[in-house]
Amino acid sequence: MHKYTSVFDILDVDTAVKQAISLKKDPFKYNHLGKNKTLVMLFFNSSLRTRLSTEKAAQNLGLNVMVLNVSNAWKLEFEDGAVMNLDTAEHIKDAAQVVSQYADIIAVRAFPELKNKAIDASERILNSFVNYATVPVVNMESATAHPLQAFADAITIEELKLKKQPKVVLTWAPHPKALPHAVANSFVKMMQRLDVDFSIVHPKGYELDPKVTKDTPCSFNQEAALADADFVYAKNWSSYKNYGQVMVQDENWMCTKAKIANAKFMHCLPIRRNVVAEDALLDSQNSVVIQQANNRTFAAQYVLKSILEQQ
Ligand code: AN0
Ligand code: CP
Repeated sequence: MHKYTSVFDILDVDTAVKQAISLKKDPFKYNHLGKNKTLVMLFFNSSLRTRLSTEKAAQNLGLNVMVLNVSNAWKLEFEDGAVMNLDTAEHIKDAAQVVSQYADIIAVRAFPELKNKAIDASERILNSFVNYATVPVVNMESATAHPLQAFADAITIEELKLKKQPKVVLTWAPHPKALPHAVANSFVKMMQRLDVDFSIVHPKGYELDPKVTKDTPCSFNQEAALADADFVYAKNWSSYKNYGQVMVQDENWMCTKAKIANAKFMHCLPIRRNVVAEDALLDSQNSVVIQQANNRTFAAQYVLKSILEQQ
């Protein structure tokens, strides 16, 4: 693997999932692979799971890790040929080449601003690192994608499924803030690649990018969609059509123990309790969100291992 910016950088998902599950059983098997090599993690946004699971994965492989929380303090310029006599202090092409000299792999988290669809779609920060860095780049959630999360989700479904082709439903859930489409996008793309009976349900106005959903069935009736589901994956996202807007916050879309019935309940976390899903569900045996978060380590470890093996 030469980079991991999209779920499509995994060529054979079934094999990758099986290998990640093997890494979970024997996490230190390859602990010399990263010797004398360094992972630099750049966070333009905060993180709990991605930060710690990716660092743990790197440590399991013997990699050194350096973390930089960039936040808004680093005023980067993205325009080629810009006359930088205003706010921006450093051009991304310089920054990416400099970081590449300290790193054997660069991992980047850079959320969308949810203001300008075209800028977010261009993946300005992530793609600038891909273009200008001289080492492989890993996506730790970008404007439109969260492929490490989606890979961990695929691992979790493989571990827990009780039938060959489980029914998996992605349901929109309410949230007080406008959230990105990244988690939903990557989950949809991953499910389209697995042997699952997959559908999406959301209120009208919350259609995801049709270039992502393609021919995946989408409906508006949550109760009907969730019937007989084996896995229910809840996530809030803002409107894609009315880009970045919160159209409704209908609390009737909150996931409850009664709605989920016998299904396994999944969420990427962090979760707003009693808004996205009720306590009675999250604290029940149906919820697999903690196992899901643990699998982030082995998803990241498979990705870092695959990149190191190509170097
Ligand atoms: C982010 C999102 O929805 O994309 C990160 C989730 C992993 N969530 C929040 O900002 C609350
Ligand atoms: N699921 C996830 O990516 O969580 P963090 O934002 O805590 O990294």
